[in-house]
Amino acid sequence: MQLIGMLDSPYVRRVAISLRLLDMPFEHQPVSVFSTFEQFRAINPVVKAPTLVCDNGVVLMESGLILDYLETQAGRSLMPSGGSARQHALRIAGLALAACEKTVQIVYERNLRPAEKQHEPWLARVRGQLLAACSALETELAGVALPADERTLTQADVTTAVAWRFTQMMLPEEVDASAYPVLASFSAAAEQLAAFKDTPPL
Ligand SMILES: N[C@@H](CCC(=O)N[C@@H](CS)C(=O)NCC(=O)O)C(=O)O
Repeated sequence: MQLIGMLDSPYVRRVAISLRLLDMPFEHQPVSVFSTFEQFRAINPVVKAPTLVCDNGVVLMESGLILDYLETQAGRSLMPSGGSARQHALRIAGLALAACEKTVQIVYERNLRPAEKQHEPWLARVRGQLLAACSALETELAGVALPADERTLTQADVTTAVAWRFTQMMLPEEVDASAYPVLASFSAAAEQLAAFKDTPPL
C-alpha cells in the first residue's frame, strides 16, 4: 500500500497518522501536486493528495474515503462506534476539515492567482469561515482531556490537531494562536505523541 502526497497537506498527514494508529504498514511517497505535478499525474491523473495506491493497484482519493477503506481493512475504527460520542466526534472532525479547507482556499487564492486578480471579498468570506470553525472547535474542546495516549485517540482528535498545526504553519497572521488557547494546547499535546512526531508536516 502506498500513500502518495506531501505531509504538509493536512489531508495526507491525517491519513498517514491514522495508518500509524491502525498499525498498518505502508510506503509513503512524498510527491507534490505542484512541484512534481507530472509525477503525481502518472500515479493519479486527477492529481489529488492524498492518493492511496492499494495493494491490488486500485487508486483511491479523498482522505475520508481512504480512511473508510483503511478502517474496513484494519477491522477497527478510529471513530467512536455510536451515540453522543460518535455525534460529537463527527462534529469536531467536520469543523477541523472545514478549517483545513478554508486555509487551503486562502493559500491557493494568494499563491496561485496573480495579485491583480485576487478578490478581497472572497478572501474575507473564507477568512470569516475559517475563524468560525476555529472558534467552534475552541468551544467544543473546552473541558476535554488533552490527548495523552495514542491508543485512545479518535479520528476527530487526529484531524483537529493536524488542522491546527496546518493553519499555524500557513496562516499564523490570520489565525492568532492566543485567541484559541484550548485548541493550541490540544494540538501541542497531540504533537508530542510518537505518531505525530514521526509524521512531521514537511
Ligand atoms: N477533500 C479532500 C481535499 C484534498 C485536497 O484538497 N488536497 C490538496 C492538497 S492539500 C490537493 O490535492 N490539491 C491539488 C488540487 O486540488 O489540484 C480530501 O479530504 O482528501
